[in-house]
This record gives sequence, C-alpha cells and structure tokens, in this order.
Amino acid sequence: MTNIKTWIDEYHRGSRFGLNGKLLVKKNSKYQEIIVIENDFYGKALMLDGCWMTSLKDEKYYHECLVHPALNSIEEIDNVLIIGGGDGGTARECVKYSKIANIDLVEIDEEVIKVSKTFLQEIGGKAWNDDRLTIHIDDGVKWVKETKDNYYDVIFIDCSDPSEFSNLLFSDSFYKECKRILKRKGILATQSESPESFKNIHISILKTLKKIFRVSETMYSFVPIYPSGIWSWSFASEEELYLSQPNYKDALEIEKGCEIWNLNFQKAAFKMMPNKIIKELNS
Ligand code: SPD
Repeated sequence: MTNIKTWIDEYHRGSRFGLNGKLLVKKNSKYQEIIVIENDFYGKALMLDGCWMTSLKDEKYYHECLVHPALNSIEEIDNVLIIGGGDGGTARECVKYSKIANIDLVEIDEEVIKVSKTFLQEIGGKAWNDDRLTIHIDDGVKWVKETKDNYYDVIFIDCSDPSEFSNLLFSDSFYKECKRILKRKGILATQSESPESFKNIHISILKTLKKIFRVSETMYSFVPIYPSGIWSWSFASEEELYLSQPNYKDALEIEKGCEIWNLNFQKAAFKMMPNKIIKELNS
C-alpha cells in the first residue's frame, strides 16, 4: 500500500460520508470488500462493502451502547452470543463482566476477524485472549436455528446494515428464533440503525421487536462516522427492562472503564426517541 492519502467515502442517498487517510487494506473476502484506512482524527477505520463499520476514535459510542444496558440488567449470566462483531469491540466490552461464563462470537467472515486482529488490535483488546471467548466462523442465522431452547442470557446482534447478505438478521423469523434460544429473563440487544438515514428499516426493526417480544426499548446516541451520525440500539425481552430508570448493582465499576456510557447517559439515551419516530410507531 502507498503512503499517499486518499478519500474513502460511504455513499448514502446522494450524500457521502468520507475519511481521508492512508489506505492500509483494500481486499475482497469471500463475502465483501474490506477496507482499512488511517485518518488523522478518527484513527484507523474499517469499511465493509462501502459502509463504515467502526473507527478507533468513535467505536466506543457504538460498542458501549450496545453492550452495557443489557449486561447490567441481568445479575447472573452464563452464556452470551454475539452475532457479527468481528472487529471484537462488542466482545471487549463483554469481557469486563466477571459474571459472564462463556461468550460465543459467531462471525461469518473470517477475513474481518483477521484484518481486525492485525490492523485494529485495540478494538478487540483483551477479549481476543480471554478464555471465555470462543470464535465460530459461521452463519449467525444458522447458528441460532441450531441452538437449543433457553440457552443464552444475552444475544447481541452486531451486524452491518441490511443488504442481500445480512437481510435475514432483521427478519421476523430470525427474531423469533432468538426469542426461542434466550432464557426467560434473557435479553436481545441489537443495533437498530439510524432514525434519520435509515428511518424505514429503523421503524421496521422497532415494530418487529414489539410484535415478537413482550417488552422492547430503544436508545439513541451518536456514531460520528455513520451516515447522519445519529444511531440507535434496541433491547427486547419477555421480562420488564426499565432501561430508562437503571439502578444497577456494580455499574459504577463498569462506568469507570467506559469512555461514553454511564447511568445518566443511559437514562437520557432511552428518552431520546425523536417525535417523528414516536408518531410513525403510533400510526
Ligand atoms: N452503518 C453501519 C452499521 C454497522 C453496525 N455494525 C458495526 C459493527 C461494529 N462492531
């Protein structure tokens, strides 16, 4: 690769969201194009099939929001499933909890893990060497289908935007299967796209979760390198969640090791649903 800086853009409905920097990786895996660029402000950043996934500077906005509301809500956790998450950021946040016994990370594209371990080591950090983490190179939909009932305490869906290759991860049938393999008090936590740049799919995720689970709640925050910046994460369960009124044992310890998440941040983020989304959900 050359030392010359170049622009890499995510194109989204006539807008583009770009980073300028040194290109470190540009290759095609069996599933997708993988790019890593090094930008002066955001640090190293990963793009898959033309969409920004993560950057060293802003990834904590994403991973801390996906992980901590769910893991703080349950006292005893045996088994955690991460679907996608090949950069390791979700696993890194999970291994902060000693109460977790086992983490299965199911990533379809082995190349994403290899590139992340080589070029974005800091994102997975300690998780890559944690004995509780097992990496499975497999299809998440198939994995869930083949898992026995009532097995996982928490399932994290850390996937790309809907595409031909990831569509099923947003489907009714997939969420139903996730519900089947979760324990009664289990929680499904998924990135739920942007209420601005992916409004239709965002609404559709929220409606589907509401239809399938007894309880679902959504939080909003920012991921600066994603189209429009505003992003969301949704949590669903058969038990009450009370995510906007968290009162968690041990949360202070976790807060100390976080860059973004804390209890007040969570309280506010679960009250941030834009009015246009409330109106559409009620219509
Ligand atoms: N628009 C990008 C959505 C990607 C969400 N997943 C990011 C993976 C970070 N672990």
